[in-house]
Amino acid sequence: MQYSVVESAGKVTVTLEKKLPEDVSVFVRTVEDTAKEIEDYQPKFELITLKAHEQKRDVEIEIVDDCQYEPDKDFKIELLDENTKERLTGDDTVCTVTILDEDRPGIIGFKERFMTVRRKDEVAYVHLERTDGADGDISCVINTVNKHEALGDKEAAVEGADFEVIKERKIDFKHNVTENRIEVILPDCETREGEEDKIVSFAICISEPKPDGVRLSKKNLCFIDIVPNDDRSAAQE
Ligand SMILES: [Ca+2]
Ligand SMILES: [Ca+2]
Repeated sequence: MQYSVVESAGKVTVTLEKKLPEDVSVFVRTVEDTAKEIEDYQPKFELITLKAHEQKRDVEIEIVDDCQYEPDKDFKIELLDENTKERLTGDDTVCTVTILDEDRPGIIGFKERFMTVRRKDEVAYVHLERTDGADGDISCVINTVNKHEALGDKEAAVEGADFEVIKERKIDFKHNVTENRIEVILPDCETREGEEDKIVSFAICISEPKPDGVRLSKKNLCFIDIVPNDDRSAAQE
């Protein structure tokens, strides 16, 4: 026998049926499978007596509602002999309850795929967003990139001189948080001859969305152009 319940329902109700005309007592016991006691449901170990006139009895098991995305999980409910506490024989003395997760951890991406900053801005503020759900704590990793494979025919900005490298930085989104701002430092480069009037570029990429169930949006790469200080067409918000 099989029951399913959504995690947010708070409880699952299973029905005991009595086939004999007299009073019958059984122990009802929950047994862990992939679903665990306390974490996923409140365990039960209880002697239940159905009186001679009763044909059925509903038994409730409390289900724990959390905000983390997780796979669907199972536990079992068994009926035991009231004296020996051994499981009663028969297929109908055990059932499986599947707890269906309904949490949506979301999708991480950049708000904008292209940005322009001026050399003198000193900091580039890059915005990440979490869409399609905000349940639970999630994270991703960001890295700066200035390889030609990523930038195409743009001129590569120089690590350390034009921008400060970000390597494997973990970015956390707490439960219900949908936005995150990254600061990329642009060192002052005025001493570098001939660099100030060129546009140079680098990118930031997102990877390693966690935990399972978190996805990356198509906007997982952000290109940043660093333009000369007197380029009036460029301005950062
Ligand atoms: Ca939930
Ligand atoms: Ca959950």
